[in-house]
Amino acid sequence: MKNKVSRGVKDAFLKIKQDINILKEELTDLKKDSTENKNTLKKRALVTGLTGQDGAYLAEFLLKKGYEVYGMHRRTSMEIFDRISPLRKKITLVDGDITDFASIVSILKEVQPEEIYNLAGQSFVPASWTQPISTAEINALGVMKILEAIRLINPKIKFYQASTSEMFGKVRENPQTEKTPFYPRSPYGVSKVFGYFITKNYRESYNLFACNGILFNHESPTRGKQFVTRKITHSVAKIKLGYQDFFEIGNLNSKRDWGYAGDYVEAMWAMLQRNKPDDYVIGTGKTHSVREFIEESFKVVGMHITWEGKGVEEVGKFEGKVVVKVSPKFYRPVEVEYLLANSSKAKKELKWTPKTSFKELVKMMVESDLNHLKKYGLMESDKSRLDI
Ligand code: NAP
Ligand code: F7E
Repeated sequence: MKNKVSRGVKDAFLKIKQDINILKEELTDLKKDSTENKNTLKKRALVTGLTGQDGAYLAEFLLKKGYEVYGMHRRTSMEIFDRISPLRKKITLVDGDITDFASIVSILKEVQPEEIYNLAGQSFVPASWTQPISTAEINALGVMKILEAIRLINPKIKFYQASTSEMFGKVRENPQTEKTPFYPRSPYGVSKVFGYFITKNYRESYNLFACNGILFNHESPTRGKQFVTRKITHSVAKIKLGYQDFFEIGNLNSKRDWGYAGDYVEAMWAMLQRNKPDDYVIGTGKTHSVREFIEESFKVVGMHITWEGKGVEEVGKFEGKVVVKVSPKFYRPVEVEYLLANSSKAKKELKWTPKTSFKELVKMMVESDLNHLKKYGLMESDKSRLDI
C-alpha cells in the first residue's frame, strides 16, 4: 500500500516535471517567434559607399535606429574595412559597383531595401582632373543606373543622393541655398550636377521618392588623408611627435563651411522620413579658411604659429622653425574660393541643426591623430605617399 502511494507521488512529480519542460520549450519558441517578428518589421537600408567616411557613420546611425543595414562593396586588390570594422558583424556586405548595372539589379532583387543611400562616389576633387571620365561614370551615370534599377524593380524604394556644395563652385550668391544657381569648377562638380538633376528628374518624371542632400564639406577623424583637413591634423600630430619637420600645402586662402560627418548623416536619414521628397542644403552657416584650420590645429597641440612671406614664398613658423610651406603642386587648375551654407530649410523641415562647432571638430581630429600615432606609430602607407 505504502509502495503504491509513493509510486503514485513519484509519477505525479514526473508528470509535473514533464509539463514544466513542455512549457519551457513553448516559452522558448514564443520568444524566438517574437524576435523573428521584430526582425521582419525592421526597415532595410542599402548603403552604397559603405566603406567610405560617410558610409561608416551612416551605417552606425541606421543600426542604432534599428535598421537592417546592407552595404555595397566593390572589389579592389586590397580589402580595406578599417572604418567599418567595429560594425562588420552587424551589417551585411554585398558585392557590387555602381557603374555596373547588372550588379545593382541583382543587389536590389536580393536585398529588397526600403531605402537606398547613394554615398558611392569618386570624391576627391583633384582626381577628377586626372580621371575625368571614370569620375563621370561613377558620379553621374552611376546615379542614373541606380535610379533606373529602382524604377524597374520597385519604384517605392526611397532614394538619397549625395550631392555637394561643389556644385555651387564659382558662387553666384552668399550664402548658398537650395535656390542658388550652380557653377561647378571641376569635372567632379560637373559630374555631381548631373547626379543632382537626374535625381530631381526621376522624381518629377516617375514620381520616385528621390532626394538630394546638398552637403557642404564634412570631416571626421576617419576622413581620407588626402583631403585638406585630415592632411593638416595628421601632419600637425606628426610634427608634434617629431615624425616630420614641416608639411606642404596649396591654397591657404580658400574658405569652406566645415562640419562634422557624424552630424550630417542624421540629415540624410531625416530627408527620407518626410512625407514628400525634396532637396536640402546641409552646412553649419560658418566659413573658415585653410589658413585658419592650420592655425587652430597647431593651437590644439600648444603651438602658436606665425606667417611670413607671400604667395608661393609664404611659410608658417613656430619658434623660428618652418612648419608649413606653400607648394603650387597642390594648386588646382581652377578653384572654389568660398563656400557658406544657409541650411534654414533643413532646420525648419527636418529639424536638423549641426551639433559640433569648428573648434570642436579640429580638436577631435587632431587628438585622434595624436592618440593613434602614439599607440601605433607611423604606418607604412603614410611613409610611402608623402606627395598628397
Ligand atoms: P569617401 O570617403 O571617398 O567614400 C566614397 C565611397 O564610395 C567609398 O566607399 C568607395 O569605395 C565608394 N565607391 C567609389 N566608387 C564606387 C563605385 N564605382 N561603386 C561602388 N562604390 C564606389 O567619400 P565620403 O566623404 O564618405 O563621401 C560620400 C559621398 O558624399 C561621395 O559621393 C561624395 O562625393 C559625397 N560628398 C561628400 C562630402 C564630404 O565633405 N565628405 C560633401 C558632399 C558630398 P572604395 O572603398 O572601394 O573606394
Ligand atoms: O579641399 C584647398 C583646396 O580636398 C578643400 C570633398 O569631400 O568637399 C570635398 O572637396 C580646400 C580646397 O575638399 C590643399 O584647394 C589647400 O580649396 O579638402 P579638400 P574639397 O575640394 O572642398 C566637397 C563638398 C565634396 O563634395 C568633395 O567630395 O583646401 N587646399 N591645400 C588643399 N586641398 C587638398 N586636398 N590638399 C592640399 O594640400
